[in-house]
Amino acid sequence: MAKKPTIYKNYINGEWVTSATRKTFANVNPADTDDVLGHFQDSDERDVNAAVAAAKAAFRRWRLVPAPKRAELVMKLGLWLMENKERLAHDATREMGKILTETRGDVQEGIDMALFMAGEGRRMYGETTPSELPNKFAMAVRQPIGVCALITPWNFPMAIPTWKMMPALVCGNTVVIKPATLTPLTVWNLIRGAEEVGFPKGVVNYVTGSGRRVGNPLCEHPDVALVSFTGSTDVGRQINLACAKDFKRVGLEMGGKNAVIVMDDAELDLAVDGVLWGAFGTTGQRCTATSRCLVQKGIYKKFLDALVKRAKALKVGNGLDESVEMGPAVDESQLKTDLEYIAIGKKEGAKLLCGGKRLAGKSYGKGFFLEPTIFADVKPSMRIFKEEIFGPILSVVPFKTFEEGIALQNDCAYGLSGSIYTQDVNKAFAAMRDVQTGLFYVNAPTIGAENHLPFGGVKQTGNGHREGGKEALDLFSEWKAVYVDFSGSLQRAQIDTDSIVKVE
Ligand code: UN1
Repeated sequence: MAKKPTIYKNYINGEWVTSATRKTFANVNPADTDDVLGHFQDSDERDVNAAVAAAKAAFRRWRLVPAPKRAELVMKLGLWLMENKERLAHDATREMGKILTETRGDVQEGIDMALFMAGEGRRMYGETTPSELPNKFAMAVRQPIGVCALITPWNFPMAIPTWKMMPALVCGNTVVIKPATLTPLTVWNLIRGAEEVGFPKGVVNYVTGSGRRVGNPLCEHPDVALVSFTGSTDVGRQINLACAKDFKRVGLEMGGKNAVIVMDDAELDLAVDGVLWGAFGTTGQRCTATSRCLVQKGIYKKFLDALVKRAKALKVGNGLDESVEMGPAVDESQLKTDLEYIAIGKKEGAKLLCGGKRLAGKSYGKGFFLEPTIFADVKPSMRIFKEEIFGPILSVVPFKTFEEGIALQNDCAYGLSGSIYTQDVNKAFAAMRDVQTGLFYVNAPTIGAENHLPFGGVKQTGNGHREGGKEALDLFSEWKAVYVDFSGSLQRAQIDTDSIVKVE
């Protein structure tokens, strides 16, 4: 008899609870749909209300816990992730498909963020500055904001929740996290860790379910002070509009259509390695993925030949097999989108050099596998040049001059990541200055941001906030300017300043 799948619960006010709906949804392995990881609560507004109430009550106490002590728990959670890394990576590969090497990296990002933010608990620097009046002290300090709703994606099921949760908690906020419906187990694991290391009840809450029934009421809830979201530009826009009514603070991390410029003088093998990893790593399912490759005419053919050869040789399959280099699309709907864009690319007249087909048959079992796909001679007017696909599909475009390459890079609605391969330091610096993105790489792929630097994009990728780095604190805290007048008399700023300077 088949083993009964585990039922996972919500975590509200320090208790594991079933949803008011009494309904659940299944979490399925995209490499093998017979592999059901478990059933998760299909929650609704009632569960959201309970979680927000718990977070609101906990905030009263948590904000008064000294930041270094809050940070100590964050550090313990980071160490817990370190101890459990292999198991957590295994679960993440099963639930979203990317290969084990990459899910280990995903958990590692969580560890890095926890340890970095734990350090911030003993910094979280404010400012002191002289007052314009005598016997008066002036400073600016960071204050927590309140209940934060964290809405997280499936492609980095561990890293991105930690990018939001760790700074939020160190700053003294409490959180309600809603993971993507495709990856609730990895976040469940993170919450189990938070429980184990001893976060006080109500500080961390977890509610699973759909965007419509859980995400929307979270964004609309009057006691939620901040929403941090990573996902599609369409959903981000809706969240921004929903939050605008009450002037909620919103951090948005959305789409990308990242390009690599390969100059004639690039080191060929290095550029091929970088583009291959950027385009097909994580099955192209990163916001930072390389989906456009702009190649100078002199190296175009040679580069494409080498790239196509390598792409054809990539081993696609179940990410749990250590020899596999690329996992499946995350679900049927993403695979459908990928195939639709391949059809669009062909119809638009781009040249399909490799891939383009679903991989089916015995060795692929019941999984959503797609061949690594490369289109050449893509034109900037084509949809495959402009629109985010989120799959293993690369559009390659030839260009003549450096200026043309930069113009093509910037011919994009998004602005997350960019890269240039060149041996010319002057070109590298000019590109670094002129490419309109929030992340930029020289002689390295568009993916691979490190956690202690600010992460985020310009244009339609974001709304100006950054995750990662000490800059993440700016989203999760509010500045308060504090003045202490110890003169014992009324001193009027801007008015009593005239008579101060008396040189005897
Ligand atoms: C994402 O795809 O949303 O820079 C995050 C990178 C990773 C994070 C990607 N460190 O590619």
